[in-house]
Amino acid sequence: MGRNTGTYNSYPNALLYYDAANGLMPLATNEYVNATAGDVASASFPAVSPDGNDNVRIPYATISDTSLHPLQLPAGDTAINSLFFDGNATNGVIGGGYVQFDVTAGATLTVKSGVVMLSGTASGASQPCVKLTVPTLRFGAGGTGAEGVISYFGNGNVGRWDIYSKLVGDRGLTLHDGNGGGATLSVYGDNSGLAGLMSFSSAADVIQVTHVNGLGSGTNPVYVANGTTLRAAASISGGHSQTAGSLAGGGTVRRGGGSCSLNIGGDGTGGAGDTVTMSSGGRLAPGDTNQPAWLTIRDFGSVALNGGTLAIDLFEPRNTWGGMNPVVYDRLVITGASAPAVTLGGLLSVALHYIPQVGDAFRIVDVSGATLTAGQFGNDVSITPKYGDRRYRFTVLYNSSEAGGDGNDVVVKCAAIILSGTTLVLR
Ligand SMILES: [Ca+2]
Ligand SMILES: [Ca+2]
Repeated sequence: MGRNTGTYNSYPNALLYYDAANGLMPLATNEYVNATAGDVASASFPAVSPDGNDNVRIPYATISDTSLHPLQLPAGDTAINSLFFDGNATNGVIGGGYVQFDVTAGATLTVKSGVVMLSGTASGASQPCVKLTVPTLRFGAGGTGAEGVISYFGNGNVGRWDIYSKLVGDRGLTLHDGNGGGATLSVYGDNSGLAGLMSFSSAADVIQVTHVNGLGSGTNPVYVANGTTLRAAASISGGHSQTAGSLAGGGTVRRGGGSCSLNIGGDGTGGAGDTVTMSSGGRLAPGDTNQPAWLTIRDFGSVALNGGTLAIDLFEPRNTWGGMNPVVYDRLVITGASAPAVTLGGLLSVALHYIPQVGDAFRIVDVSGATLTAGQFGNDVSITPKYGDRRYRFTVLYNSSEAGGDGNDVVVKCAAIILSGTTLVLR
């Protein structure tokens, strides 16, 4: 079949197959159905087998110039295994040079493996640009679910990866941007038919989600990986805010502009413009469960934790050399150009992963500016998390200056070891 003979590391931005003798290997170009100049001339999506097992490759070398290239899908449902845009975008420019799947009313493109990848390289002013406009992009087929995996690899290029399709599936979406920086990856569709974890990661580019239902049905967990900026870029529409069931990770969720809003928990209704609102059932968890990170909410005028749970992990702050470990606890960072108005409520849940010492203090909510926070967690001013068989009393300090705070931050501080157990009295 003329398969590549290098290792996966030789072709890091390729689609792979498993070979028993060699392990993971990249697919060779003749193992794809390749879009041709004839497809481009007739504005047709490449002809694929009705079994839906074809991997379709759209090579820039064939289609890239400064024009818009619509590839018309057949009416109805087209099924393939994977979709891969690759090659050198010799003339791509923003505003032109797009590859576009033209809109056929009711058309669905089913990607059985869930894998859609753009791996464009370019030099100078050339930019890899893809506009995915098929009305519905479904991950998995025939009752077999598949996680959607949309990835973008470049070479530090400015470029555009615009996904206008309505995304549908029951195993969530991983949207990974491994480009070196300067590009924008935008998800524009109504993704209310997409269930499961919404996971975003980006090396340097900005990812934005612009539809009020862009984060899914309103109950999807959302994970924003370390170093990633996710722009929540939808204003309240029809009484609904963009809504995540929960928010975790070590990245940044940034207001997309104007009155864009984000709800965490609740039923999707309500919220307020320029505000992050956490409601009943919502969960904010920096990092992941049992893993520390700093999660940032940026540029929102208000953050209202009205309900739900802020989940914080604390680890041993001292290292074995006698110094202090750097990031060994979860922190919610609330920052922006202007002083954010922060209202605290809901519950604070602290998980201990070490034996605390009295006096250990952690700045768990860091608020920029000088505006004091309002309200308190429902736990009031004291919590008693457990480690092993023992509980420890932590005081919750509001508008604190301890642990490096500057007067408007939330600090938890170990006040006491709670002694308990059975006392045997000998007479
Ligand atoms: Ca955590
Ligand atoms: Ca502060």
